[in-house]
Amino acid sequence: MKTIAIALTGMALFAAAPAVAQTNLLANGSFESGATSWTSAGSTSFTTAVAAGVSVSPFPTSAGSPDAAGTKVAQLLSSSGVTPSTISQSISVVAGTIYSIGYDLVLFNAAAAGTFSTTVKLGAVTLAGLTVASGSLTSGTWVEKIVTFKALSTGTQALTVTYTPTATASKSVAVDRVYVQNIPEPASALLLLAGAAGLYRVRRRKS
Ligand SMILES: [Ca+2]
Repeated sequence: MKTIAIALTGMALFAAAPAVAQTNLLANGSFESGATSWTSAGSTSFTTAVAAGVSVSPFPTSAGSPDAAGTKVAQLLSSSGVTPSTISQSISVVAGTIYSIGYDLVLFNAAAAGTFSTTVKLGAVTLAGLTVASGSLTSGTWVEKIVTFKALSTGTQALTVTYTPTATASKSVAVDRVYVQNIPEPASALLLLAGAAGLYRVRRRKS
C-alpha cells in the first residue's frame, strides 16, 4: 500500500506542475518534416543540410534547443532579387511568462556577392539579441543565438525569421532548431523534482 501511495503522490505532483520545461512551443522547429507547420515567403527551401552545402555538426554544445539537429534545415536564399525571405509560425503566449527563444544558423554560399542580415520577431517585437549580420559568421560554422523574452500580453503571436539580402546573389543562410520554450518558475521546477524523486523511490522499492 505504501508503494502505491508514493506512486500516486509522484503522479499528482507531475500533473500539478505547469508546462514541462524543455518543450518546444514551435512544431517542427528542426525542419525534419520539411515545411510542415511553417509559413514561408520569398526564396526559402526546406531541405537537407548537405544540399545547402553545410554540415549539420558540430552544433554548439551549450545548445538551449530541445530539438535534435537531424538532417534537414531551412535555407533562406536571395534568388528572387533582394526581397526578404521569411519563415514564420504562430504560437500562443501568456502575459507575464518568460520564454527562452533561440535558433542556430550557418553561413553558406560564402563566395557570393553582397551580405545579409537575419532578424527574428515575436509579433511586432524584434528580438534584438537574435539579429545576425553575415559579416559576423564564418562559412560552415554553426552559431547559436538565445534570448529571454517576457510576454506582455496573452494571445497568438507569430515568430518570424527574416533574411534580408543586399544583392541577388547574396550570401545565404541555413537555419535550424528554432525554438520557444517556457522558462519554469522555481516552484514549478521544485514540483517536478519532487515528482521525479517519488517515482525513483517507487522503482527502488520494486527492484
Ligand atoms: Ca534539423
